[in-house]
Amino acid sequence: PSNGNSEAGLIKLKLPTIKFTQLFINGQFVDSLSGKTFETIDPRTGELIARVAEGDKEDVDLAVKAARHAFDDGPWPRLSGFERGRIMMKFADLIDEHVEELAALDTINAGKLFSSGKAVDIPHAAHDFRYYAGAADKIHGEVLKMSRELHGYTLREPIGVVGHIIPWNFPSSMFSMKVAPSLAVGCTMVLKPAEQTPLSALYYAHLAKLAGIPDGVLNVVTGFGPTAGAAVASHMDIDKVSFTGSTEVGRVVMQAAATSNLKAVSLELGGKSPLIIFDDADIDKAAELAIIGILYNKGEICVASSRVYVQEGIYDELVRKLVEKAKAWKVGDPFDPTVRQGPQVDKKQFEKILSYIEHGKREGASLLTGGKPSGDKGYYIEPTIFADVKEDMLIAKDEIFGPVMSLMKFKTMEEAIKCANNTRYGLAAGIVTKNLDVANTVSRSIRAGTIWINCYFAFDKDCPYGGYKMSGFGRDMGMEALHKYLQVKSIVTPIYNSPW
Ligand code: TXE
Repeated sequence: PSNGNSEAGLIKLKLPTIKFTQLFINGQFVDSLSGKTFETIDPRTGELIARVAEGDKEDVDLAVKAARHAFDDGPWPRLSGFERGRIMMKFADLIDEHVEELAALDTINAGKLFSSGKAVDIPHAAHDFRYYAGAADKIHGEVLKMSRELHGYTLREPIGVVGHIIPWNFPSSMFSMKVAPSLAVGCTMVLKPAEQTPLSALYYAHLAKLAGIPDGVLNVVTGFGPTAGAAVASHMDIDKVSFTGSTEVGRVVMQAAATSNLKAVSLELGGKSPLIIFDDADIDKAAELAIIGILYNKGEICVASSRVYVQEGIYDELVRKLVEKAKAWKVGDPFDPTVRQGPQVDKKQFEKILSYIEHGKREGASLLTGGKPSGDKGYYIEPTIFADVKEDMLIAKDEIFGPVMSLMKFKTMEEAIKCANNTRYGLAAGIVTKNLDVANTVSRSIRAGTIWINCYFAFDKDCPYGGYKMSGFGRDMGMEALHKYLQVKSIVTPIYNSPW
């Protein structure tokens, strides 16, 4: 591994200065009311980056008050969609202008590759704001046919104050994916970033203010899940909570919504996505998809192809190629442009992944490569491949959220479909085949929100994204995401004074 390698000089140059560490409430950076702070850690070294304000219930209360006022009395929901869009375009331009700082913040805070932050995550965040800016003036209801002498139509109105609770694996993409559509429709909001990665969200808040987003519209409360997060989920004055994170906490958030004010809920939760590779596949391409599918973002991606099903005819050859590729996959400092995999986000995730690897070994799966920490500091883990994995092993069932692939062999398409669906999750699936009939049959038979055929991670702004089964409900991305933050009002009036 190249962590702490000879490129250290170059790496140091790119380290960002930490400008924002306070809560962002009503357009101002402020300390938490308790004055408490918490440490935010660099997973490359396990060392402290900065201390960040620790928001709790009373800070969430203040943020909700600001958001409520901005919604009930402020200009944002009352501006024309066009005007909201214009401000969001400015926000997007500012994100582009600060691409290096934002990418570097996500690198030191989450261990993400600087090169892909700069080329993908941050430009895509700007793109999200432009995409939904373009939609802001095209949101409308419809005129209804009505079965009697009545004139009826619907309005699509913003749902109100939104609570966004987001995870740490894509701090920038999660921010833009949630904030952009809710801003476009005219909502105001309180966002709680993950405690592991508070830094870029605060930077985005600063840029939002520069762009002209009015005070109180976007509030960011940094802090922990069971305190600040729970306060968002159970707040009586939040109209909707949009959560991305673990299935376990998704359940808690839904319970809190149910026992408080019955706020609307959408959940994007864990996954255990299958990639099914058929005998007729181009083996090199299939191997590349499978490797990227599990190692991209160090496996910390909810649609990672963590279960790879390979048809028996090409199994041995494919496995050989996978092992070769995994061994050549460079792990090290995420600022180094030649590195493909940085450190896991924190010590807890690092230990969780290693304990799943131990479990896999104990359960009798064959460890083909990897299986250990990489380097002597930071939270790096070797790309790991298990073969002979059985459906009932823990490593085949649980979301590991790390660079750990489980390989399984199958004979028939029917068997592959059955195995692929044998999970409580349903976020995504991949199919590699040249046979159109097989691709069509399998894609319609798998219960998952996204199916990639002969590709993987082929995200697009236009594609709604979300889960079936215990991967949650509600869709981010695409025009579909707007509906999470809208509600429909029916308006009816008699025609010609007719009786109703
Ligand atoms: O998630 P949490 P963790 C999965 C992945 C990972 C596991 C645990 O398998 O290994 O979850 O990660 C906030 N009320 N995913 O523990 O706790 C928390 O502060 C309200 C998949 O980090 O679910 C953070 O902002 N909020 C996933 C957010 O929830 C609470 C991405 C997510 O953290 C809360 C991340 C509470 N009681 C992890 N407790 C994906 N779907 O992409 C915590 N939070």
